Amino acid sequence: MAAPAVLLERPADGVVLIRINRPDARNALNMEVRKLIAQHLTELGDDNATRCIVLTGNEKSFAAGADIKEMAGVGPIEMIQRGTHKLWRVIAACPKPVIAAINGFALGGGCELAMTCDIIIAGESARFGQPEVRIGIIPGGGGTQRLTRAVGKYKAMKICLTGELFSAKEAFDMGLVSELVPDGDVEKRAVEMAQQIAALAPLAVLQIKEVLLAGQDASLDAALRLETKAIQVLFASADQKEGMAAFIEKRKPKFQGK
Ligand code: CO8
Repeated sequence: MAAPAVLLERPADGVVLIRINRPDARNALNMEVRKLIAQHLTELGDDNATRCIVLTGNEKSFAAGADIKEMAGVGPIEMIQRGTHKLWRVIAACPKPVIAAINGFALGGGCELAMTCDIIIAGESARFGQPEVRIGIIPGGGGTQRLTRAVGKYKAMKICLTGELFSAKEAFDMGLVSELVPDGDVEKRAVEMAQQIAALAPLAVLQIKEVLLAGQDASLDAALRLETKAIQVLFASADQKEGMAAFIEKRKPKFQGK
């Protein structure tokens, strides 16, 4: 039997690793992969034991974009019926922090998938790009919008209009990559960071992700109010009492997500 196109691993307590597994197609995102990622993120989002998620590919490719062979012959009605836009929304809506661990290619829908994640760790030889314009389409998984918010109009325009690939170092310098590491360390570093986040106060972690993302699309005043409400609510949590007591008593806190 063929291996599933997406694998789930549990490398550490509270950490789940989702691995895209289509090595022969440079991890191109066919419908099966997109549905499985959406399904896993929905389930893990509801799973109390999962505190942080790592999304990765293999050493050659995170994901080389949407599967061109699967979409080359379709028309607009079939595109609507496939509902891939809904899957992107499900992926982006995961309430738990998701770390993209990138080796090799993160192109087109692969770069867009990385941009739905919250932290991006890339190997030094990783290659990024939005090459859709070279095959007669545009970035359709959020690329024109998330990329612009991440790196600004002038970098985003250049990337989308030329379709040229760019290096992990360039991605890091323009703020698209959170941490640049040697190729062989990408997954290890991502899991280590996920473990670090998994050990922190779970309700605070969820609030940080929610407020930070919701605030990006709001006015500064509305976003600051969101932040204020979130911090006020956390004073009702056992973890706030425990975290502060542990600091004062000079011990490690024991967080319960309550
Ligand atoms: N789709 C399908 N198959 C692919 C893809 C892809 N995106 N990328 C690679 N493959 C396949 C190749 O066809 C090849 O298959 P085969 O062995 O059967 O010929 C195999 O993977 C290996 O590829 P290469 O031989 O080309 O490997 P290289 O290492 O020489 O090159 C590259 C790797 C640079 C990644 C190259 O394959 C490439 O340029 N791929 C296409 C990249 C691209 O254009 N991506 C954008 C796709 S469009 C997109 O993502 C739009 C998203 C919109 C989503 C929202 C819809 C609503």
